Amino acid sequence: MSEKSRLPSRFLFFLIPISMFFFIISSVSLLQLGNISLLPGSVFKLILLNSTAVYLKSNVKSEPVKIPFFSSMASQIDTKASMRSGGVKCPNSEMAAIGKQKRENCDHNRALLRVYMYDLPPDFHFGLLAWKGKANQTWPNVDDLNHIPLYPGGLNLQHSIEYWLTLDLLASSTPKVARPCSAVRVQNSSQADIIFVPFFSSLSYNRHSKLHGKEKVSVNKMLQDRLVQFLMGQHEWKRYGGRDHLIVAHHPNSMIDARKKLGSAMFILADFGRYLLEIANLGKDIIAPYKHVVRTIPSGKSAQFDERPILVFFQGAIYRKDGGVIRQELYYLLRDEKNVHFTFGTVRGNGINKASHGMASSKFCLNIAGDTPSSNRLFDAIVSHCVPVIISDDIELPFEDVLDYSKFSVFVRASDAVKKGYLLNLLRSIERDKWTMMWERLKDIAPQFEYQYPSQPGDAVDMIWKAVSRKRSSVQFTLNRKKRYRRPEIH
Ligand SMILES: *[C@@H]1O[C@H](CO)[C@@H](O)[C@H](O)[C@H]1NC(C)=O
Ligand SMILES: *[C@@H]1O[C@H](CO)[C@@H](O)[C@H](O)[C@H]1NC(C)=O
Ligand SMILES: *[C@H]1O[C@H](CO)[C@@H](O)[C@H](O)[C@H]1NC(C)=O
Repeated sequence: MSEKSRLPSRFLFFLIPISMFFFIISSVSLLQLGNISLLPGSVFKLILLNSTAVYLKSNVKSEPVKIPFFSSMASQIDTKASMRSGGVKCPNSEMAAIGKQKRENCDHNRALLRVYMYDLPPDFHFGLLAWKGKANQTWPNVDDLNHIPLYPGGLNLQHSIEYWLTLDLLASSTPKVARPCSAVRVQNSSQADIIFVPFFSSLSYNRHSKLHGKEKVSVNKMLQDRLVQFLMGQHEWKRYGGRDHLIVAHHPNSMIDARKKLGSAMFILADFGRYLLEIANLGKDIIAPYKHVVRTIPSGKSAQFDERPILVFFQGAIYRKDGGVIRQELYYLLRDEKNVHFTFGTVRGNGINKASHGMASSKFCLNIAGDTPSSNRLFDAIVSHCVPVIISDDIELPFEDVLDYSKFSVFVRASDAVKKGYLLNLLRSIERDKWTMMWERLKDIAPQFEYQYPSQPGDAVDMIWKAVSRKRSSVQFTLNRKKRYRRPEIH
């Protein structure tokens, strides 16, 4: 955990791409041995550095390399290296230095999405991570991985979407970081397709909802009030009534005070469970994946059908309020069945390790509606290549306009799932060939659910920007249609 990337040497700097390639290959195989277990806090760091190295690497080769392959290597390298070296310099950080030299600037005119980001004071974003810049410094320097403030680990991380998107926009302004060019930050809001509101609303909810001392309002509420006040005063907001604004509110309870006033904006959400239809809906909003909390299984190490002894896996809180009744019903139906792992237990502390191991040893992983339609469990299942069984009638899924979930998931209506024998009969009837096809597909799409810095082509950050771009077109379509019979104003 104390490992810092020193990005030290210019040593590898002049090696040709080919030799680097073999270098990685050999590091991977050297580091292959042993079981890894990560503490949640360290997971974050690992992802940061490792993916960097890998993406930069692929960049050097001027042709994008297939992601599944590389990202699986990334996770191997990163976990093993960090386990082994514990603070000693690791080869991968040097590669990051190499890649940097090769980067081309994103062309603002060709980017899918030009994004204007308000320079909100740090109180709204990195200040919540205890980051302090120099006088009048609004943003951290994102060139140097050592100076990027870390997001708190554990379960906070599952809603860290705000953080990854903001970092990615900042990175788009510096030529030193290689990343995909789907979105670029522009400094002039009239040239922007979308206006990004950099408020870390989930973190604000998670960390600052409680009252301290003599406070009358929580920091979380105060920030939301200030945000509303700020936005209402901006000509960018007034221009289209906020419709071209992008607000991240991934935690279902985030933005709870402000959401009504800002409902015209495009939200990035986990689901619509706690929103009124007129405030959030598929017509204008984006569903983003949770950041998974179990570790990613490298594609090459994923257990096959016969190597997964558990047929069905579920671990989670079993008694939930609201829509969670079905969990109990399923629990009583399944708890005594053979090859079924169905237990209580939140995914905290060592629970994460157990869940990682359990999912990676299971053929099917249940995603049952809890007190919200979505949960991080689906994404944990995906990166464990455990075929998700989705029992949540109201769930909305990320990127579903471009991703056919039926190719790698099983959907079961809640009313069917609670019929005696139904679920297990269904799952037992999915035999090895069919299951293996889904598993192959899972390995292909898992990288689309990875959040990391810098972003890589086709990862979650990149997918979100593309989804925003598509949604923006459809919002524009609706707006234009409304104008059909509007009479020209007479002057
Ligand atoms: C910071 O901003 C204030 C007000 O805009 C200005 O008076 C001050 O000189 C700035 N300080 C620095 C170090 O730029
Ligand atoms: C911003 O862009 C608009 C439209 O392209 C242009 O008219 C305006 O001068 C620009 N503003 C600045 C400060 O560059
Ligand atoms: C992997 O990332 C972790 C995160 O910081 C880092 O500690 C480790 O050195 C990295 N190894 C690789 C990948 O670069």
